[in-house]
Amino acid sequence: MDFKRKLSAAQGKNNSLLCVGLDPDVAKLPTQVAGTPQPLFSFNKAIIDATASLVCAYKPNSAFYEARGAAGIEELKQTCAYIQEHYPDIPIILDFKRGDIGNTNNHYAAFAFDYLGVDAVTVQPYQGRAAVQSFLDHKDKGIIVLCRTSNEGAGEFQDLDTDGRKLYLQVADKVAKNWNANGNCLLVVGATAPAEMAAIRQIVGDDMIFLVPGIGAQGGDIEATLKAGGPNLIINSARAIIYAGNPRQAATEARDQINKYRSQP
Ligand code: NUP
Repeated sequence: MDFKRKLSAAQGKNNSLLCVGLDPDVAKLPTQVAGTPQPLFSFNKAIIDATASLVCAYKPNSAFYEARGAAGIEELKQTCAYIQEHYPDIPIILDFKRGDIGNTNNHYAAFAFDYLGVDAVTVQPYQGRAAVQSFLDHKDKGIIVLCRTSNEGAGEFQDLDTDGRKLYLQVADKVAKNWNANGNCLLVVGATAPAEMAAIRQIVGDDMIFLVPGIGAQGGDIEATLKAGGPNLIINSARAIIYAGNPRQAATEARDQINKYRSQP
């Protein structure tokens, strides 16, 4: 099943737009977990078991695994395999923001889709469509293009005027009109920039799905996000859920708060 259908089914089954970010930092894990042979996987497994009925996707960020070298990559693989075996209906988004010349991208794509078997990846658009094409050709996979990011300083380049339009709007327009021939493109739009999100929504229309990081630890507002972005969203939260005293409760609250504003016109 392709990413968008799998996502839509998970959103329906769990009545949820919430995506939990699996970004475990070994320095922040409880000591009894941090000292085990596979700390990231053990931690993730508990988070996944606690939240699987509450989410529409999981999003491991590759950085947290790469930081630990070969052992970390192995734990990323184990994490993906665990979701695929125990919760096969829940799509996995690998956040790795790759993008390079095509020959190199083929190898990034092989890591994500062949080795890990994830359903979607994040990519950066800076090198242009031809460079991202080897990702776009994976028709069944979600290709999620950075558009307006959530970080402080996101506007340094993204807000530059280019041909009378800010760069992030050029990206949104190009992805929607030129890159999306396979219907497999999504955009990353941060929750910390609701005005920009509304502007992007106007340009790309209601069908384009946004992956929205920035709620929780980065302070993005759920109500403003739903008002600006409409319901076609995947709303990610990592630290605010995975390090909560009770991750299941934190995920339930986030999901329910999203649903409260999702049902308001
Ligand atoms: O614009 C972006 N902002 C952002 O935080 C694009 C992203 N991919 N992310 C990622 O989302 C970030 O790298 C991290 O994996 C996650 C946010 O985590 P948290 O702030 O909820 O802990």
